[in-house]
Amino acid sequence: MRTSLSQAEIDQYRRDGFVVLAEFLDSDELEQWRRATDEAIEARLALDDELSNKASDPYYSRVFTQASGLRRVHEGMHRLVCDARIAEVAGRLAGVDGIRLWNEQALYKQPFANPTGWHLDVPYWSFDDRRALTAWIALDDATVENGCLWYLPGTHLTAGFDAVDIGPNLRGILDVHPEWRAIESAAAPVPAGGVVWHNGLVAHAAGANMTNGGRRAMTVAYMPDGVTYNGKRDEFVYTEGQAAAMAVGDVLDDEETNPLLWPRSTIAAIGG
Ligand SMILES: O=C(O)CCC(=O)C(=O)O
Repeated sequence: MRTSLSQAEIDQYRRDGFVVLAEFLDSDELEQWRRATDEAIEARLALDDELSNKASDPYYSRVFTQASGLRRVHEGMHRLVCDARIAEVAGRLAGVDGIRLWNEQALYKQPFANPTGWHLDVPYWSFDDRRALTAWIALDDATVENGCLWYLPGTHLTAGFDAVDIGPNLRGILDVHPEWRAIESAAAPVPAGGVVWHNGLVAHAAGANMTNGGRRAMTVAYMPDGVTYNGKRDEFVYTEGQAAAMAVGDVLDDEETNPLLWPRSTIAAIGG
């Protein structure tokens, strides 16, 4: 795994809101991520009929197959997702000194899948923070043809916390931010084993899959240590019971749900 970051990569991430690290996992690690993701999805399907409550939405279900909470059903996935080395990269890009796990999701664009509409991530989440970020790990080559990510560079600097649906209106976020229509979009193709890091407030989308092959990705989203609950329950992260026990302003520091990954706490380090 390549965990080094050049200053140019950090600068690019901070300026554009995303950076592509083409060589991230080595070939053995890529195989581990692929196997763990496939097995964890199987394990989830054995427990739940549907991977998400949007699986019945006729447009969304054809955008991608979305599977959250995979580390809770697969020990190997738990280890991969909680890798402190990746969290450290997140911390250095974000410029913070503590990183917690927010969520992990497999996003598999099936052959001939719909595009993923332009959106921001943080407005779906249970905290408002400009430094949260996602590692989008390519399990297959992600190309312009099969639905790689696209960005509106720099939009994280002016974004608010307005959520738009990932639905058939691809440009809904541009109705909220008409000034972004002047920005030239940038494609972010990445080979299998590479990662695209993006800020949770940068506008992003993914193209349609125009091919007969799948486009698999595993995403890990991170939040800075110390963020607080904004009152929006993210159903992929918190149960209704958990949310009922939380108040706006509570620090999101439950070690089961949002473990501190970097720096590792003394207790976690002693425990191995
Ligand atoms: O994989 C996709 O199609 C979209 C991914 C995305 O929006 C994200 O990882 O935040």
